[in-house]
Amino acid sequence: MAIEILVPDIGDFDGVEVIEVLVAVGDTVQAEDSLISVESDKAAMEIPAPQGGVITELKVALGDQVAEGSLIMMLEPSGDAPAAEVPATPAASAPVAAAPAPARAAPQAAPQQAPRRAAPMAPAKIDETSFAKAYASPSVRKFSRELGVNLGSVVGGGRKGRITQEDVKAFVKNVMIHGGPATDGGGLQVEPMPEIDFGKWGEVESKKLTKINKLTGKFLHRNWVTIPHVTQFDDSDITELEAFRKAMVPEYKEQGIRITMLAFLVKAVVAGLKEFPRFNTSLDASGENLIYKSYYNIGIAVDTPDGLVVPVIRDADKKSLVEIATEMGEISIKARDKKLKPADMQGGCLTISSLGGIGGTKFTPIVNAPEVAILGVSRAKIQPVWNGESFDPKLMLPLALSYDHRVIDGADGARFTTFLSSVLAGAPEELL
Ligand code: CAO
Repeated sequence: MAIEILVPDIGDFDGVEVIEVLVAVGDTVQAEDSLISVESDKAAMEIPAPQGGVITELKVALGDQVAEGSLIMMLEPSGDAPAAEVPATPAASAPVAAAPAPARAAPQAAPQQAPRRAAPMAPAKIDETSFAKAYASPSVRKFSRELGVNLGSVVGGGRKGRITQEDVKAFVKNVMIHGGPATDGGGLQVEPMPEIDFGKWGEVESKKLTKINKLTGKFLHRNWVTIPHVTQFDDSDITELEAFRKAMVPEYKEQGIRITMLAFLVKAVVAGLKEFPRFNTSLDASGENLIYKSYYNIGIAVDTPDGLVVPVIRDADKKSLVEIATEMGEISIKARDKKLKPADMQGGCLTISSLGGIGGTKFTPIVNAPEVAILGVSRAKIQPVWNGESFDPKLMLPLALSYDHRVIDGADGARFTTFLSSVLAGAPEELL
């Protein structure tokens, strides 16, 4: 007797489009063969056969919208054992968030009532809400359930943030080495945020987070809870540097190039990385080795209407100040026009996050792992500085260096900012 094949748990998608039907009536398929491809607004994924058999009827066509539980085709089982055990009870009483092979019916056991959902496999404290919302294919969901991994905690490294099997493996490896966020007797255990009806207290409007918001949020959360942060503050006297910069501005403005303070900061940071090579490192995946880099790629945090992105200026040590200023103008435009490619945002050594154009006196940036330090820059202002006899008005630039205390000691943090300050306060021509 033919069984129904239903769309398994594909995550929190209400409707995805069928973009490919990979089998025809009469085809013989093996368990796990791909049957159809569906596409959400993020990426495509394939729906596999729950067991081997012959396709007897197609229930979807190209362009149809399907969701979890949609009937896609009928299959006459070949008699092979289904790929997963199934409950004897029919769909209605099965758990909602299920393993990704719902159509793995056992026709021998319940021929009339092919269960629509299989029981969860080893659901070790999985948060079903965030699991359902995670962006991953059915096979990755199955793999995660087998390992008891909560997909909601995994950062997706695939296209458009999709979680791949490699991401799940890396997550497990990390948990094994460092202790994970959801293990008993160790790691971070926090109460889930309760669901709150904010409308109870007044008018509200719900707006979806952008994809960039969601991705950045996951990375920042991971970095915040896994890296022991220390932030070192300093103020740098940029009176002379600012005068020098302002003198350069008109000439380059005619060529459409903005000579900004940030370009000088990039050069100063490169000098800092050369002086203190430990700031130009990353911990490897085992957490046992430091990788020293001989290249100098500087990330620049750029605020866009869709969220924060960090394009990278490559080989900043080999570029002049004007070249860096030109490139920064270009990447800022690219970022705001959503034209950055993943490669434009990879391979950074240290990130600079400047809020100087906006305001504020200080802030504590979060390290952009796998980098080990990030420089936050706030708005420069004239301050009275004691010269031994009287106060001089000086333009002081607030610097905030957050670093990974596993790699960098406090003394080195202070040495780095002191060095940076002295470079910025020194001869401006040295930074050209
Ligand atoms: N002190 C005083 N004035 C400053 C300054 C500082 N530290 N930094 C910039 N300014 C001035 C500039 O000189 C410019 O003035 P003019 O218009 O008179 O030339 C003005 O502020 C605006 O600068 P800008 O912000 O457009 O340019 P920028 O080169 O300083 O920064 C960029 C470029 C892309 C970094 C910035 O636009 C941006 O996106 N910043 C936000 C980064 C961010 O969100 N970080 C937070 C990450 S942690 O959540």
